[in-house]
Amino acid sequence: MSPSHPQRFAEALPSEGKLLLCTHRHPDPDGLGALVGIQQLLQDRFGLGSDLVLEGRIRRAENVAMRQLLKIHSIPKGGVNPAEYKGLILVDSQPGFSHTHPPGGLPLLAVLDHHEGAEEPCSELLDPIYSWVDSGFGATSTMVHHLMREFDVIPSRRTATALFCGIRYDTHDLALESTSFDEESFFELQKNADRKMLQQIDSPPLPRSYFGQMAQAIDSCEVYGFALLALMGEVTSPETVAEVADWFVRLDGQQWSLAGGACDGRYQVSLRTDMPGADAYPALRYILGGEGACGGHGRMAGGQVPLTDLAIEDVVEKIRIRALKLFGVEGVEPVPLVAASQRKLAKRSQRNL
Ligand SMILES: [Mn+2]
Repeated sequence: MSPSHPQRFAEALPSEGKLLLCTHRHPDPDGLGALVGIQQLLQDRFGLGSDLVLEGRIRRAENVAMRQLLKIHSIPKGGVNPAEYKGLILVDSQPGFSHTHPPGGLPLLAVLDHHEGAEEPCSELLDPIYSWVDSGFGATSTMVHHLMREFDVIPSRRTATALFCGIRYDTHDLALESTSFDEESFFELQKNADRKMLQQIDSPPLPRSYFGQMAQAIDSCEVYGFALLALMGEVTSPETVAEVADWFVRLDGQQWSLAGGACDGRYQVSLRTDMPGADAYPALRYILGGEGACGGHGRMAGGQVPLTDLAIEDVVEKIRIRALKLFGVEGVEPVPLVAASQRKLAKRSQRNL
């Protein structure tokens, strides 16, 4: 961290008043952890209050548990009165990203993010006063923890738990895409995190709909040797799609796992790879064929195609054709994941005759 960072962050803040804090749509543990950390830093070091605006829904059971147990309260985006706030801080995302739409009418004071830069340049209105974007960190929660340390603010038990959740989620417990910064923060925060709460966040109760969703995923799964597709219809949340892709790539012998599902007017897709040296992001960009938006790096990528003018079946078919071409398995007869799905696949191939 450059020595000028704390100073520049401090200079971007107002001397009094309240701020609005945001992250990307459908916030994940890293976004939530970073928000909780920034909120404590602003209060303890600068005497500034803040409100959170969380866009999109949080439905993955682990993330719902994190939000409930840590009492992460937010206000609805539609209820924001810009006159009540001095400005906006954005974490774990950037203004040019397609999954990020902070409330308008407020100056963007600071951006903290560990993703590669936005492809689209920021509009002038959304140019932040202070920007710290560094892909040398595995999680934005690590960046926030570093900033807190620079200002001698010790994370409370709640903040330590939130930041720890963020780092472990984005780095898979330091196993993937983590750096020495993440490692240092991980172990320091772990000492002070609420372990009982962490256990409850790890194994939350699951609604029956969760198992129904997984049954749908298994039914729709087509295995093409080392690659599989689970292109579903309507799903309960975009997080489901990511979870299915993560789950299925664990099938013995799989190198590529592509999951998709329609939710909130978009067809969401997640790609995972276990192939050494493979990069999921360019692969997914090819599969989407220039439609919609996608991001990611290393072994995971995610994206979405708007369903405004297109039927789900048409989007799925286009994705299937391009994916099979990319994996080089065109003409290969798919095998269902479990035998019960055999009838479904047989019906589909009969229809295609
Ligand atoms: Mn992150």
